[in-house]
Amino acid sequence: MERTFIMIKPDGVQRGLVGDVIKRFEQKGFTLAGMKFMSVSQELAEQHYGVHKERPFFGSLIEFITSGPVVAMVWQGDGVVASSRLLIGATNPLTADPGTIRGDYGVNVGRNLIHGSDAIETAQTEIALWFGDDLVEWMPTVTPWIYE
Ligand code: IDP
Ligand code: MG
Repeated sequence: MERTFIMIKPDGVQRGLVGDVIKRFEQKGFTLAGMKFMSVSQELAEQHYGVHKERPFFGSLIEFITSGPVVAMVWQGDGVVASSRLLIGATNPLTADPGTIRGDYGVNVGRNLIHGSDAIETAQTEIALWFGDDLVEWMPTVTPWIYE
C-alpha cells in the first residue's frame, strides 16, 4: 500500500498542533505506519531539503527545521501521497485553502507547520532517510469500513 512521509515542523510542535494534525490524518482514514518525536541534526535537515540547496531560503530553512523538535511520521493508504498534499495545502499558508492545515493555521511561508512528500518516489526516499526499515506492519480492524 502507498506510503508518505509527513513531518510536523518545529512551529507546529511549539504551537500545540500535533494532536490536531494527527487527528486529521486519522479521520481521513489513513493508517499510521511510523512515528517519532525527535530533534533534527544539521546533516539530516540538509539531506532532507537537499533539492533546495541553491535556493535563497535554504539557510533559514535548515536553521528553522533544526530549531526544535519535530514529529516525523509515515502514513499509509490509497493515494496517500497526493491526498496528504491536499490535506496540507499550498506551500504559502496565505494562499492555502481554508480547511487545509496550512490554510487554517499558518500565515508565513517560512512557518508553514508541516511537510509532506510531493511524489511517490520522493516519499520512498524520504521514508528511507527518516525511518529506514523501522516501520510497523499492521492493518486496523476498521479497514473494511474504509475500503470496499
Ligand atoms: P512544500 O513544503 O510545499 O513541498 P517546497 O517548495 O518543497 O514546499 O519548499 C520546502 C519548504 O521550504 C517549504 O515548506 C517552506 O518551509 C520553505 N520555503 C519554500 N519557499 C520558501 C520561500 O520563498 N521563503 C521561505 N521559505 C520557503
Ligand atoms: Mg517540497
